[in-house]
Parts: sequence; C-alpha cells; structure tokens
Amino acid sequence: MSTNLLMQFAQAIATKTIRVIDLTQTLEPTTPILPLPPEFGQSWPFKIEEISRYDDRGPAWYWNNFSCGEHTGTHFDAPIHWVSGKDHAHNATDTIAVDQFIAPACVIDVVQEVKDNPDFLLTQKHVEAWEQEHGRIPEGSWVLMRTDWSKRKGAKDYLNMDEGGSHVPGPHADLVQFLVRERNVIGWGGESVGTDAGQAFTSTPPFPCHCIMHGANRFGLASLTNLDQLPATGAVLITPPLKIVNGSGSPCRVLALVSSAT
Ligand code: 23J
Ligand code: MN
Repeated sequence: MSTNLLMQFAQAIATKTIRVIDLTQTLEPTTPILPLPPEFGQSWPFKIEEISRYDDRGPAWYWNNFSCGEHTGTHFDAPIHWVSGKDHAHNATDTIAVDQFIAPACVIDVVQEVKDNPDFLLTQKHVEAWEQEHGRIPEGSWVLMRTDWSKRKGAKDYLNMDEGGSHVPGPHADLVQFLVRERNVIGWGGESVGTDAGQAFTSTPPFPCHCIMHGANRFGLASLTNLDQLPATGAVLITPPLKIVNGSGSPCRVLALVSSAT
C-alpha cells in the first residue's frame, strides 16, 4: 500500500475500511417544509418537472427542472441566515472557506428522552454526562442530536403542529451558548425540519440555535437522517452546500465517514 496519506484514504474507502454513510433525506415534492406564521414570507416546497425523457422533447436525454427554498430537506444553514450573523466575513454559502465543510462529529443519543416528550430540550447537564462517557467534545466538532425524528414519515408527524405551534426537540439556549463558548464547536445538527426546537420562538433569545450559532459564525445542519448508524465519536462529516451567491443555506448531500479500523 502507498505511504501517501491520501492514497491510503482512497484505499480505505475502496476496501470499506472507511464506510461512507449518507445522512441525507431524498428531496421530493412531499419533503416537509417549515410553515411560518402567515405574516411572514414563505419558503417554496421542492418542485420537480421533467424537461425531456428520451422522447420528442429530447430523444437521447433525460433531465428535470427543479425549484425549492434554500432551507429545504437535508440542508446547511450559513451564518448569514440569521440577523445575528449578518456582519461576519465569509458568512454565506459562496464565501465560507471550503475546509469548513469537512469536520468531525459527536452524536448525542436522546431517543428515549424524546419518546415521551416531543418538546425535549438538550441541556448542558446532559452533554456533560455524555462527556463523562465519551470524552470532551473536540474543538471544531459538529454536535449532532440523534432523536430518530427522521423516522417520522409525512409532514404531519414530522412537523407535529398544533394550535400552539410545532412540537419537535432541539437544544436549550444555555447549551448552545456553552457549545460555542466552552467547546468551540463548528455547528449543530439535528433530524427535524430546522435546527431549533419547535417551541424555540418562546425561548430567550428566540430561536437560540439560529441566533447564537450564527451570531458566532457557526453553522447548522437540519433534516439529517441515519444518525443511528453513527458512532458517538469518530465520524467525519462532509457538508458542502451549493455555491449560491450570497446564499443563506442550501440543500446539502451530507456524508459521514466512519472507520471500522481500531
Ligand atoms: C426561517 C425562520 C425561522 C426558522 C428557520 C428559517 C429554520 O428553521 C431554517 O431552516 O433555518 S426556525
Ligand atoms: Mn435552515
């Protein structure tokens, strides 16, 4: 085997010593999108329309047009998405340094906690207990909250709305502050439609994951899936958003590299 690090890496992928896990949900017209209160602008759902399919519209080729909001399906949130992150340099999908799109991940399993409480908020105390078992969250890591929420099929169960709004889990404001200040994480990722909890509009500040993470020039990943296939530590994520000019985010094919070597 080559002694070159990158050739060793390619070999490890080819021999499945390193496995590649797809953390992305398929984009389709039924992909749930976040409905905001009617006084606000609304995101377009994913729409796809055939241009031709080896037919009189194009005898030898198949292709589609598609349209959607930047925050549709499995997607990346850039700091410019939130007003708190608007003045950072290199804060949009086209200007973030590309090396930021490869980073390790810590996965915190809260499946049991969420089962009886869809409004569950992950706290600093819970993360410190996780660290007792798995070690300190390394600087520059993604913190991913595994809820199995992505196993809910259909917008009704996924968004879980009632008169009081959406009921989905997320991080507590104090935890987001801790992860930024004390752990210097690169961002937060979850399995539900956005990075914040459904009731995050009631917290201080409102939408703490958006407000504090993006205020600190950090990122978000929403609508992830297959987090149940990741180890608690040691996975590396590949998360490049589309290079949309001044983009606030974009649908993203999120991949995780997991080593089966010890
Ligand atoms: C706009 C306004 C509020 C929220 C969001 C977008 C998201 O969750 C998002 O996808 O970034 S909470
Ligand atoms: Mn988003």
